[in-house]
Amino acid sequence: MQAILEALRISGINHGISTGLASWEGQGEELSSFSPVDGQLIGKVRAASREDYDTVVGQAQEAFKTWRLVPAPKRGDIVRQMGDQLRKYKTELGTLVSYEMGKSLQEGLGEVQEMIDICDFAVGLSRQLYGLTMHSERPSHRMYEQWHPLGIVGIISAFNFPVAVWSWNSMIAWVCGDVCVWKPSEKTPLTAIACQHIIQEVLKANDVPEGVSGLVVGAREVGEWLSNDERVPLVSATGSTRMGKAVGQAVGARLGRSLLELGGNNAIIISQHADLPLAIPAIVFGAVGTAGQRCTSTRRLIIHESIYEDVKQRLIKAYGQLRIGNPLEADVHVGPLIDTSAVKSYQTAVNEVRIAGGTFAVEPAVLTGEAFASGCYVQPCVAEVENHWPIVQYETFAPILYLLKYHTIEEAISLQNAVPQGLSSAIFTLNLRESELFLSQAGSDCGIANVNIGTSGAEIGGAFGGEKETGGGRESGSDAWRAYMRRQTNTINYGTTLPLAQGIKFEL
Ligand code: UN1
Repeated sequence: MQAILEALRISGINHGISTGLASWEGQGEELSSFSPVDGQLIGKVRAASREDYDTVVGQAQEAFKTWRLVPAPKRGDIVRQMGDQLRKYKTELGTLVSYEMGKSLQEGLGEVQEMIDICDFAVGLSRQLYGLTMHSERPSHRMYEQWHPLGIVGIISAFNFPVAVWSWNSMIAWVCGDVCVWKPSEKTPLTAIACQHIIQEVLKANDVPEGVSGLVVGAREVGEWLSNDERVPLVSATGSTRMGKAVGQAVGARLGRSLLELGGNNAIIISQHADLPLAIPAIVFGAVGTAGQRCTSTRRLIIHESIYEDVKQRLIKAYGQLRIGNPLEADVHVGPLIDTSAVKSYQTAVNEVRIAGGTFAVEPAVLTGEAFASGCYVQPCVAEVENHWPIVQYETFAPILYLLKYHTIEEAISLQNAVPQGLSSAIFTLNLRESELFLSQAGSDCGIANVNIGTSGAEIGGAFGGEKETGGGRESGSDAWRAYMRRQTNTINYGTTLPLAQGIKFEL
């Protein structure tokens, strides 16, 4: 409890109504944050009005004028200090993530670690925003490209990673010289406010203008304001495919840029050549971690027919060992879903599985009793289904794992690909031919494809995102930074004549 109180203090939530930064203490409706852990009201936040939004965007525009002139390695140094602050507050912030969102404490701490990692990555990146040089076809000419900041980056994040996704975007955007306006999920406003407080000390100590990090708490309309706002050249949105289509269309209509990281329907292929003792914990963590509310959660298991029964029995045994309950307790594997409407979606999906003719190897249930009084706890379940069923084609944000059978590896790969989403995928096999086929251009069509590890829990060093309805965006590591900058090609003539390209003659 001490850790929660400390976490709330950091969030500035002392008397129910938060006080502090003008950028998030809005004039709009009051939002209440209830913990799915125990159903308690944690705090209230006043959402931003349109006027507040315009103030924050105005501040961001002003801040950009100075921030873009700070040398990138100096911006990196400020991000380094933010990483140090996050190290200092890891326990408190991780605890608040766990309490406000419901993921296990281990995963709450892991999420903050992911923020620290991206800070470290961004610090290095701040000296590596490389452009190419080209050889000009014209004598005494030099060509090169350079990368400039874009301006305001709008960040729309989801409840399931209430703080890490913001940091993947903001830390990279900041070293690139951009300024950020963050719309966190209205289901997790307090963790967002806590982040603002944590980095505020660093911004102040370094005389960074406040508008470099704006926060606009609110519901859907804030996302619409960002998407339609020509002052915001890039909107990076993480969430459902439905939300992403709306953002992509609105931003596209004004020819802005969007970076979309949307739903997944991630599968693991379990070959007859799999190391099953390795595979089972990976499957179970992938399916029940964050109570099945990661975009990378394992939703489908495509199992070779010869080991199907064996895998099913092992899963039944493993699911029997799961401890479901208060995620703040150290040995609990599975916490609650985010709210009771998520529980309804779980129940709807379960019903649809039954209507389609599916059966459950591990039965679903909404858990009742004193420990589950918030009404948000469900039993992770395992269903035997067919891939083409509409419910299997759809991403339900809940711990429901679908079992499918295959005969040949080609068939397994085509089942894996036969969904509208394309985020993460994995194969468990010790057979080189199978794993290489899976990774080849004729293999997985996803943005992430793993061998002998599960679908979730990606490291920040790689580019994160996926294809098809996942939206095509790439965030965090590798060269994902390019999305946050504009490329400029420069040609410089240091000679005394004016030769034209393509050999064109033009004489006066
Ligand atoms: C998400 O669910 O939106 O790969 C992000 C993972 C985490 C990030 C998930 N590193 O599971």
